[in-house]
Formats: sequence, C-alpha cells, structure tokens
Amino acid sequence: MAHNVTQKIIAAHLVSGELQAGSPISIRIDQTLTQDATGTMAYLQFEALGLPKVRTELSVSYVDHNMLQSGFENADDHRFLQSFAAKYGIHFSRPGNGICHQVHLERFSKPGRTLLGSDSHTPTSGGAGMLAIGAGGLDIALAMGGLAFNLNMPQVIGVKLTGRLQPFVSAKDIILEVLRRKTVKGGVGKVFEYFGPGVASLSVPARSTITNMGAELGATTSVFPSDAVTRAYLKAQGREADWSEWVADAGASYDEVLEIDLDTLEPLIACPHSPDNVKTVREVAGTPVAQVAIGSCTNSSYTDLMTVSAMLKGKVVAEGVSLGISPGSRQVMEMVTQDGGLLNFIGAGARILESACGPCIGMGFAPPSEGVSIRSFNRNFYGRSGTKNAAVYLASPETCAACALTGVITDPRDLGMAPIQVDLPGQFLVDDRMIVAPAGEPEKVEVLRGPNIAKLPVNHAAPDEIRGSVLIRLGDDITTDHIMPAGAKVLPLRSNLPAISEYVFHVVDESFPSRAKSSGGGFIVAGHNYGQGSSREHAALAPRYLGVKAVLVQSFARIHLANLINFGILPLTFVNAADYEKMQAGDELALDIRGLGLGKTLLLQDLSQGIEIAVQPQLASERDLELIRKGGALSWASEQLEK
Ligand code: MIC
Ligand code: SF4
Repeated sequence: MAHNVTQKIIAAHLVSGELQAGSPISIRIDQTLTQDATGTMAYLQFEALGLPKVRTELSVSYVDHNMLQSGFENADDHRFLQSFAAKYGIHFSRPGNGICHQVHLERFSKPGRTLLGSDSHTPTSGGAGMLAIGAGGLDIALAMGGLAFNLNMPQVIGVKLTGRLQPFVSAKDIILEVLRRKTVKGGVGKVFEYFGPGVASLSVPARSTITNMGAELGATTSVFPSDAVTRAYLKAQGREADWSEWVADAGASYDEVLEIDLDTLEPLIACPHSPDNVKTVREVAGTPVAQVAIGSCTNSSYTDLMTVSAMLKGKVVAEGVSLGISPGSRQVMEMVTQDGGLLNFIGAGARILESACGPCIGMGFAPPSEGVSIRSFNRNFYGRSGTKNAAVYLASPETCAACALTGVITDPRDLGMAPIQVDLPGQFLVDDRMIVAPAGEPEKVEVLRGPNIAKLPVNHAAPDEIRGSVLIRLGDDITTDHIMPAGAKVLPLRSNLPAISEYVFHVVDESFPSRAKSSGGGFIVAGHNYGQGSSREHAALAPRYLGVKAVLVQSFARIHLANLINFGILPLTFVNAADYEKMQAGDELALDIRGLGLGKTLLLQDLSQGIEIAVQPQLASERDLELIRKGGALSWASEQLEK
C-alpha cells in the first residue's frame, strides 16, 4: 500500500497496533530531548525506574528555559542535570549553547527517526523529516527506559504548497495561515504533512518554523519530506551521513488536503491572546507598538536574523520601542556575529539577550502595562509575557523588524525596501564543544542535588468513589499557562512541587490553591481543548498535589490528557455537551468508579442539584485503565521493565 511520510516512519517504528487512524498504537523511540524546566522531573522519574543507563539511540539534555538565576534554584538544577547526564549516558547541552529545538535540529535531527521531547515544540525537527513528538516528562523517562510511546494513530492532513513566497513573506506566514484556517483545536489527533511543488523552495530552518508552530494547532506533530534540500542542510552541518530520503510513495493519500498558494500569501499576524486569532498585517497596521521581540525556537535561523539585520542596517529603532533579540543557538549567534549582523543589531539599539527562551516564557523583557508587544515567537497566551494586561501579537521576523523601525504595526512590504535575499550558508560553523558527552566512567560520577530538588510524589491507588466539589468552572481553550503558569517567579520552582502548587490557576483565580486544599480537593470543569499548549506535566502534578481527582471537560488537548492519566487524575468528558451548562462551581459531586472499563460511560452524581450526569472516561487502552487504578504511571512502569 502507498504510504505518506508519516505512515512510513510510524510503520518503521510500530511496536503494537495498526495504522488505522484513531486506534491506539505504540512506537519505538530513537531519540529523546529534555529541557531544564521539564527535565529535572523527567530525570527524577527515570532514576526511579532503577536503570543504570538510558536505552535510546541518543538522549540529549538541554538548558535553555530557566536562565535568569535570580537565586540558587536554577543554578542548582543545571548542576543536577549535568551530573545526571554524565552518569546515565545522556548528552548535555550547556547553558549558552541555545534553545533545545534549534540546537537539536542543527546537530542531531535525523530523517526517518523518532524523537520524543519533554517540550511541546519538539516537532521542530519535523522540518528535517523526523517524526518528532512533544510529551510529558514521565513519557520521556519511560522512553529513555526503552519503553514504547503510546498514542492514537493520527489522521494525516496533507498541506499542499504551490507557488513561491514573495518578498517579505516568509515561513511564519505559512503556519499562521494554517492556524487561521484550522484553529488551535484543529490539529488534535492529527499530523500535518507538507507536500507539493512549493516545498522544494523552503529551506530546512523555514520548514522547521512551520513544524515548530504546528504545535499551536494541537497537532500530534508536523513533518516535511526529507529531500535534496534536507541533504544539503545536513551536509552544511557536517552531517551528510545522517541523511536518508523520506518522501511519500506515489499514490499516497491524506485524510484531508489543504492547499496554500505561496504566490498570493501575505504577511499575517496573530492578535491577542491566541495563535489562531490571525489577521493580515495590513488589517491591524498603525497600532502603536511598545516592544518587539525577535528570536525563540520558532524564528531564529541564520536567514531570519540576517534578514532582520539587513532591514535594521544603518537605522535606529523607533523612539517608543524596545527591541530585544534572543538568538536560538550559539551556532547562529556566532555566524551572525562573523557576518556583521550583530553590528547592525547593536547599531540599531537592539537589546541583545542570551541564546535561550527568555521573553517567550516570561523570563525577563516583560512588556509595559497594556503595552503592545510584537514577537516572532509561537505563543501569545494571556499573561505569558509576564505582564497580564499586555497585548502580544505573533508575526514573522520581517514584520517584527518593520514594527521596530516604525513604532506601529507595519506590513514589511510597505517600508518600500528592496527585496532581501539571504541564502543559507553552504557550510555552518560547527563547534560541539558546548555539548558534553556522557562520562566514560559513570560509576565515578556523583549526581549533585541542591535543596531545590524535592522528592517525587508518591502514587496512591484510586479509591472506589471520587468525591469533592467543582473547584473551578472554566471556558474553552484553557492553556497550561492558565493552569500552571511559567515566568520568572514560578519557573525556578519546577523541581519543588509543594512550592509551585501555590501558583496553580494564578492568572485566573488566585484563591484556587487555598480553596482546593481547604475543601479536600475535587473536580475541575471546563469546555473544549482543555490543557492546550505546553507539555509541562506540572499542570497535572500540581493540581493533583492540591487534591484534584478528576477533570471533566468537553474535550482535551493531547499532551495534557496523557499527563493527567500519567499522574492518576481521571479525565472525563460530557456525554451530552449541554450538561456542561448545568454544572456550577461549588457543586458537590460523587462518582463511583468501580465500573471503570474501556468505552464505558459512568454516572456522575451532582449532589447539590440532585441530578445525574453521564460522563465518558477518556481512557484509550488497558494500559490507561491500569495507570488510573494504580494512581499513576511510575509504579506501573517499574513493573514493566526488565532490569
Ligand atoms: C512553552 O513554550 O510553553 C514551554 C515553556 O517551552 C513548554 C515547556 C515548559 O513548560 O517547560 C512547552 O512548550 O512544552
Ligand atoms: Fe522556549 Fe518559547 Fe520555544 Fe517554549 S516556545 S521552547 S519557551 S523558545
């Protein structure tokens, strides 16, 4: 049978199940990546499995999120991660080397292989023909232990690209167009596979901008074929031997096809507070801008930054604007410096930030009150920038540079500049000395733990009946940034569950943690796409710590659903959508779960209103059932492993 690229890679890694969309499958994982904010917990979980060494082809631990080091916490975490990597056979990318996704693309991506990462933007390496999936830290720990990764066989949406991008229109505008059409819920259970004549005109970094932000569709991942362009990119990275061809078979089909004509695509912009709130830049042109931020794992390739540098050359950013540039990797930063780009940035008055996530995750460079911030990033969720009432827009580096120069939202085509053509270098500057290989004598390495590294929570088997009140009732598209915010105050607490739990739902309801604790826990009720965004398992772990036992919603985002199950929180959906309207915050509920079984509905008693509500546990396999009964995945996993 003719297969598309997604089906081919899955078929080559299939451990159980069939290539039938929607059915549970498990796949072998070749590579894993972690970043510091999710990695500490993932490695503590790996340690609990009791294995001497990772069992993957390659595992890399990056440090890029928690870089402010306003106290000892982050520095302690970095030291723990470095010593842990040395001992357990993991490569360690030191702070300063860049953002995990960009560095992984440059130095480790391998066409046709699978990559599981404890970060939702892991699909970045899909730009080089990998099947790269984001997941919670515990799933990464299990993959490092050699266990297969469980998911539902995705539908494959083909995105057919025709034509060629016009001057000042770039890859970011392609993914913004997909988001405009499909929304932040449109990708759940799906892989977006790009094909068609327009693909050959996109470089690997441009493709990776698209697969990176494909995460905002809620997609399982996004993938480009591995072709001559991929080969040339890997060759320029000194890794031609890692290349192999992965293209769709003749006659391969897709569950749905979207077509985008690159010739007619215009500069687009995602308006506050959702990546799918997309308009043309000209529609919102003229809005005054306070801040511009360029960089992140989405848009800091050599081409992106050199294009911005050419636009800024000899000019100064507008008087009311603060421009921050955070390059995605040390490789790009060095090359942009060598080729004169940095000089143009400095000359224009840009503030040069380190190669790290920085402002993207609210770690510094917060916008002013009610300020408009234009970012080349991938998320503009409410409160994420660190300033609750800021208005964050997402756009291409070209649009960002135009806004920085004029001080108002500006379509870069309206600057009257001559087109800028920046080609990818035929040879990148390759220097892997900031990547530390695992220790030769691991038994001699001591794992260094500071006071911020708390103990792992203990699993408790599920009771026969779940009781408690509706602790909070929320609407659609609740993000993990709402549930468990990041930012400079909270991110350093990622290894400390009791401390971080005090911030659950802080952006929407500061009294949640104390209410949850004093009432003995209970239920969360919400609308569609609950838990979209980040892979952070703290958005399940911390509510569980506060006593949340079940989450009842209209629908879930993929990674968060898996995280809830991994930590023994029962995920439920309404059988009758209208019942969502009936439930009130504060209602006392009781749910008998002795009848829990695959596909079985349960009856939830709303004791306050004296009504019954049919609910569907979102458990796809016997494994999921087992995890809920056991109160989480860790004890289950330890039993599965041959030591
Ligand atoms: C994000 O972009 O939201 C993050 C911060 O990279 C998260 C990971 C985290 O919360 O640590 C993600 O995308 O998974
Ligand atoms: Fe870092 Fe932002 Fe990318 Fe997340 S989206 S990995 S915070 S740069």
